[in-house]
Amino acid sequence: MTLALVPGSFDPVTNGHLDIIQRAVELFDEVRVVVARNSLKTPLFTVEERLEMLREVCAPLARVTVDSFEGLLVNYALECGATVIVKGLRFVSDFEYELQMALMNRRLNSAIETVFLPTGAPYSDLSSSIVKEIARLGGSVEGLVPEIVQQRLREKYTIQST
Ligand code: COD
Repeated sequence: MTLALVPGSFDPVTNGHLDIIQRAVELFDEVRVVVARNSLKTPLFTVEERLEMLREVCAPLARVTVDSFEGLLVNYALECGATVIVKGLRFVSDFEYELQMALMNRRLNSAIETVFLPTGAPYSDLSSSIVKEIARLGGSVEGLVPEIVQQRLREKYTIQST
């Protein structure tokens, strides 16, 4: 049985992330989507809020679970028996960063293999940061994120602007 991790900040989960998760399910026996707790980025959503949104959008997907982790991803992989890390690639800049991380993760734990999936064509320009920027400035994020995320973004920015 191969357990694959799909790690990220997911602040918030976008349709680009979801496409990678759905395609990972086709390739591996079990998929676990994992939210990093110790990212240096200042998030808009708390880890618990991000987990809640991920759980809702992943609920229809068989063999997908959602969790969070603290510290090094390779240590979490070792603890739960995962042997694959799945990452999505959009641009050359993604590749440079992700390749460095994949090589370092393999140096830290040689049992871990990173698999890169090219972004789905409709999602190549999509990132959590862009989605937050559009929502913050009052634009529509329909088609870019799942319905629950659209709703949560509306609530966040309504609350923040009052
Ligand atoms: N299409 C395809 N893929 C996409 C898209 C899209 N539109 N949007 C994002 N992705 C991919 C990204 O390329 C990435 O692979 C993944 O989805 C997650 O993206 P984000 O932005 O939510 O998350 P990141 O990039 O901030 O996550 C980085 C991690 C948290 C995974 C990383 O920092 C990590 O593993 N941290 C834990 C500490 C650790 O072990 N560090 C590594 C030491 S070498």
